[in-house]
Amino acid sequence: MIKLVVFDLDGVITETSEQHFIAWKTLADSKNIVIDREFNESLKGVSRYDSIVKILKYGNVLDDYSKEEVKKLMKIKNDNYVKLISKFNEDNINGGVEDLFIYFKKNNIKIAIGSASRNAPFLIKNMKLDVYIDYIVNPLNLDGKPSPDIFLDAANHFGISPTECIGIEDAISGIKAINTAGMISIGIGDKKILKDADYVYDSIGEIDYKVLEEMVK
Ligand code: G16
Ligand code: MG
Repeated sequence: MIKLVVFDLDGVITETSEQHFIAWKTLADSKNIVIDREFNESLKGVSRYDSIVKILKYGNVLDDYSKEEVKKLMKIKNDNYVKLISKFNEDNINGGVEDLFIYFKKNNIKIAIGSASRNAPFLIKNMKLDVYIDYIVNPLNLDGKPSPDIFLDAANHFGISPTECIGIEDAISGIKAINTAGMISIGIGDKKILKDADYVYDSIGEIDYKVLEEMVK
């Protein structure tokens, strides 16, 4: 029986990947590193620090930057990203998300956010979704996806066994994290890309309630 559902944020609840891309691209351009949308796919679900390391490696300049300088670049990117998402509100919630939240609440199932983003609490509040959320994982001191830590932290918080949890993700790294955690994985996106997920739907609004019904029994 399912007792907890852990939702990823970007690509599941809302679409911030364009804003992440613009902020990373602006930073990369300033260092003469050319990144495109295809490269951006490899940044989805990846932490801020791991993302900047990937970008600098991609430009073959990682060794040119001290730890302090890397930190400064992370701050520049984040300041720009925060500006880009500052107007996010209820209109930015993906279709079907609130219905799912209401369905899980009705069935006494806890709802947690398992995002790599340190900006998750801000977005959840601005989209007025905090009324549904029982717990937001703080990813700061946890290993990033594909490590299972973010998902396991949510299960541990409630003392619920991972086998009684569902994780919902749009990134390959996130599906890996959910599967390693021992939870049921639901992928949102391309079936070919998310082939390791237990279930995959094109969008969150297309999740099959009949399948959920079997799990919550
Ligand atoms: C999100 C995005 C990633 C981003 C990460 C960290 O992950 O998909 O591109 O790098 O959060 O975000 P921040 O810099 O805001 O802490 P998720 O797990 O919500 O898909
Ligand atoms: Mg995501």
